[in-house]
Formats: sequence, structure tokens, C-alpha cells
Amino acid sequence: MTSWKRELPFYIAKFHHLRQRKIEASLTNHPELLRILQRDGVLVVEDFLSRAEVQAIVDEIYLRTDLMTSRSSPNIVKRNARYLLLNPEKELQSVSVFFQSELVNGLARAYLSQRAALERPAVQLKVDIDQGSIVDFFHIDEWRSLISAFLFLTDVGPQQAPMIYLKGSHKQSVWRLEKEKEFFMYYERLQNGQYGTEESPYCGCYLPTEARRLRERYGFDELVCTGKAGTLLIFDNLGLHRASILRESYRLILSGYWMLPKTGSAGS
Ligand SMILES: O=C(O)CCC(=O)C(=O)O
Repeated sequence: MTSWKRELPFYIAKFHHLRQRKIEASLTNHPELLRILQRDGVLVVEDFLSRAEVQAIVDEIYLRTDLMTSRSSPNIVKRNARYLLLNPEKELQSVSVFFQSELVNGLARAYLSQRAALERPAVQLKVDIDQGSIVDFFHIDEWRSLISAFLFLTDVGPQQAPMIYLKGSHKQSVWRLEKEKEFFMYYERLQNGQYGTEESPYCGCYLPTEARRLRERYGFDELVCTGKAGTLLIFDNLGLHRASILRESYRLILSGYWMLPKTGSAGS
């Protein structure tokens, strides 16, 4: 089959997706935050929760799950040097202050579509010191628009595996089309959170040399996303970002994707 015939479904899907996506500032009470997200693709909100509110969530995680001890529950998966406790809202009432927050959900609706919905809510623990993974390479997570939000439950300094984001790299541009196509054609994720094919972990990843060239060519500034416990981080997963290696202590966060409904699975 000629390559354009193989690739046509991607272009059709992309076209339909772009028609569904609609930025609508009236859907958020925080238009100033929406402007930053649109400009940079990444947004850090300090003191989103107080120390006491964070502590209530951490206490409940310790009390009701084995994430911090044996990590043997069936709903805990290890992926890319992190342990994910999936769908925590069933066991942990306190996490709804984040997953149901007006600020995050309103911004997601304003940035993506009125129909944007939360997918793959999780508690994430990074605890294995010096352990690297494929997402330490700059990558994009999808071929369609989505955002992630992280709530820091521990202080995240330079040694606690802060995510690194290239500001401005989320904007639609021809340089990204090849990777988006690769995602569309080869990425698969199973219901249990594991990758569906051997190829899936590599989809969307850039070699360090490629990322450096893109950065130089387009002048993207790097943001190292550190912050105190209680900080909220929101980012557009189409922007170039990468994980960094845990060097000390541990990193505990809540995370979720907000996507257009029934659009399937996001990367990493
Ligand atoms: O956990 C992190 O710091 C980054 C994770 C990442 O690369 C992703 O969510 O796509």
C-alpha cells in the first residue's frame, strides 16, 4: 500500500479532532490561567492546596492503601519508574478536592471542549532512586489535544524528579506531524494501564539530539517544574516534556488526564 493510503486515516482523524476542540474562555473562572496555558502549554499554581489539605490526602493514602508499603494491590501498576494506583477515588474520598476541582475541570473545559472529561485518575509514587525510564527522553503523549494535571503531595525539588517542559512547544506545527502519526498508527495501551505492544513505549519520543535541535530552532525555554506540596501543575501533553530521575527521597502526586470523551488512551 502506498504511504499516503496508510496515512490517510490519521489525517482524517486529526481533522475531525481539531473540529471538536474549541477554546472557550467563558468556561473557566480563571481566564488569566487559561492565557498562560495557551501561551506556554504549562502552568504552575502554587498553594493550590494548603499543607493541612495535602496532609489529609497523604494520611488517607497511608491508611487505606498499600502504595507506600508493599505495593501489592491489583490496582497498582509499575510503569516508567513510577507506581500508579489507578482510580483512587473509590478508596480515597479526600482526593476529590483535586479531581473534582472547579479550577482544574473549568480550565480543561475552556482549553479543550465543554465535553472534556477526566481519564485515568491516579496516585503516583516515584520511590526508586536513580531509576531511569523511556519518558526521561523528551516526548509528546498523543496525536490529539489533552491536558494533564499533577497535584504535588510532597515537596518536589530538583532532586525529586521534577517534570521538565519546553514552553511553547505545544503549538500546532509541522515538526510534530511525524510523531503524531506514529502515535496514531502504533501506540496501544491496555485497560490495566500497561503498554499493548513492544513499540508503544517509544511512540512520541525524541532523541536528545532531535530535541536539542527543535529547542534551538524554535527557541523553546525549559521549565523545571519544581514546587512545594500543594502545588498544582497543568500541562498540554502535546508539548515536549520529559520526566527526570529521582535522586533523593520520594515523589508522591495525584495525576489525571483531561481529554475529549471516547478518544482512547494517552501515552506514558
Ligand atoms: O512524571 C513525570 O514527571 C513526567 C511524566 C510524563 O512524562 C508524562 O506524564 O507524560
